[in-house]
Amino acid sequence: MATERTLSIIKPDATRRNLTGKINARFEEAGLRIVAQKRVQLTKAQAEQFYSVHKERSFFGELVAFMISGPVVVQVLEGEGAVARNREIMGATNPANAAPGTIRADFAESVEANSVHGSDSAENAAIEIAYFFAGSEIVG
Ligand code: DAT
Ligand code: MG
Repeated sequence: MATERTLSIIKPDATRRNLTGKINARFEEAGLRIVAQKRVQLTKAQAEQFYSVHKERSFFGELVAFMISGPVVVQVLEGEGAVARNREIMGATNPANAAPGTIRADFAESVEANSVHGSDSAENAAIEIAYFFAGSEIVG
């Protein structure tokens, strides 16, 4: 499997509870390298655009409100099969369904406040990384 990059976001429920370091340790222990990282307060427009694929869903308004409810940490993770590897260690969207030992099983508060975002395909990873980072900000 090739070396890949994926976009990760540590969401407001996790930054609020000071879990950034514990979550980053999960990535590093899984062999993913944090090759870019910044803490930002998303605007409503940014959150709406980032999650625009979900704009017709009933939960869209709540999702956007949650994502701007506090700072997030946006980051690029790099490693072998990074997109799928990150989805594995994140766990299922709903923490009630997330496998034991995954980030969401251990830290998420609810299906909405589920602590982390991870790109779901290599194609979307490239789009999401470019949304937040200039090439010069990613140092592998
Ligand atoms: P994921 O974040 O696992 O890729 P997704 O892309 O289907 O999941 O949805 C994006 C986010 O939207 C998800 O992390 C939390 C929120 N969400 C998804 N389904 C939801 C639901 N049924 N109720 C409330 N929020 C939901
Ligand atoms: Mg998704």
